[in-house]
Amino acid sequence: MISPSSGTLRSSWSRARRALVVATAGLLAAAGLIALPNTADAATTLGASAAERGRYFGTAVAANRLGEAAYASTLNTEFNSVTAENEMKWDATERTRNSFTFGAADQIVNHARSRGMRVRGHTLVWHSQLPSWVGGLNANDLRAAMNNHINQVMGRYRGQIDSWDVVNEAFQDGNSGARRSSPFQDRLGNGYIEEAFRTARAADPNAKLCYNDYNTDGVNAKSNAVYNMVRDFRARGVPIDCVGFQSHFNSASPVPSDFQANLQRFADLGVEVQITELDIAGSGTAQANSYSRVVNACLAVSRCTGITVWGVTDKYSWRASDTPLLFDGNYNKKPAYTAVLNALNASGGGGGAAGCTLTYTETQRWGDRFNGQVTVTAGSAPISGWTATVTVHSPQRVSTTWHGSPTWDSSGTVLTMRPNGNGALSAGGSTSFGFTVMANGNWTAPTLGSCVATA
Ligand code: G2I
Repeated sequence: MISPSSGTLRSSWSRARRALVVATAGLLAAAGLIALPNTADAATTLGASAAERGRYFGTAVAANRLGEAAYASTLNTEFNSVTAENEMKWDATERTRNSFTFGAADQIVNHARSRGMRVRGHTLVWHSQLPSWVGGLNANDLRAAMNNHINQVMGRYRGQIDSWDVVNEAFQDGNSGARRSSPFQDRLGNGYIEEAFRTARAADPNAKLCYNDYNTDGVNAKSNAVYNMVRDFRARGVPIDCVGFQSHFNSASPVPSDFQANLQRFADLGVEVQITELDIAGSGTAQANSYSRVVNACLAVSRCTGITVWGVTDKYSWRASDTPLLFDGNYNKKPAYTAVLNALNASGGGGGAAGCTLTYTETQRWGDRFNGQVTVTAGSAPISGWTATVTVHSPQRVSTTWHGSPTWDSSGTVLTMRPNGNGALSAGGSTSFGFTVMANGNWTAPTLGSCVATA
């Protein structure tokens, strides 16, 4: 029960705190130290701010950096999605035919999922980081090896990956719009991409299946070729759910002026678009402005569901000398970071859209079960109600819930929770609901889904 008196206390405290925050921010803004977003109660991390806009904000991570305290704390605080930078690639997972190694990939997946972050899978079929044995196979063998690789790697993480880059970088650079030469292309022909997507759908029906590429960010011959392929797949029912735009930018290849229009034309084919490997060479205001443009383009396209930057800190970037990321080598926030946060927190064209976010904590554990608590926090506007989804992982079962009104999907694993007297939240205000999960041997933390607010 939430008593009226504690509600009053909390809201007057949060009003006082908000007044202090706004006053302090106002002083800093007046001194020119920060740019104020045009909302009163902006979230303060990339992940939370993106979530208020119905999107994720992710980063590529390297398993061998997770032990570095500042790396892990920046990751854990700021991001709500991860991509393995190298650990799920073919040369990492199947260096020798049909002998699979998942240690480093497991580390990343476990790190992310135990903290409620989502995971993008990268990547199954790619000409690079491909062990040489693959190139030595004849067509029949190669087809079998490709499908086996997809089945084994996707099978390992079945139900745990939000989106998979099924095929990566299959088109040539330049104006030809042609396919890139690779063992797959050269031996299996054009049909290999379609075959990979069909195999992937069966291997993990819950994962969104993406085609991912670079230099496809604006309208050009290469992006036209990808567009035509995706349109054809959609028309023929070949399973594809998303297109990834890597978005590696520098002065020779800046954010294109038609970036948003290009995202939109793909979205209009009915697929999600995701910015999957964002990094922008440079520093200071110029770099910050480019980052803002990318974030604003994604926010303007309703099917643009998330942004991933290609690393946590400049010092471990694949092109460190370009200082292309949001945190410098000492994990200080760069102007680019502030620009991204402000763009995410700006209320956008509609102004003041109601939103809410979810956070998860395990509150108690016994030998056979644990209690979970989900906190629902309103965004920059008050809300009158919310709908939150939470997925537990079979064979887990939820035995009881409290402080909410639950409904279940047919599998019994997807909980949709609505308020039970705790729907109305002030801007920035929060409430919680809870549940007991019978682990049945699986101690994976539940995955948080969407939070949909009623204004
Ligand atoms: O090249 C940038 C990205 C382009 N799109 C696909 C991405 O998968 C690709 O990521 C980069 C990683 O960021 C690098 O970390 O892919 C490179 C390889 O194609 C990765 O570099 C490799 C080095 O080449 C290896 O020498 C090294 O052992 O990283 C490996 C692990 O640190």
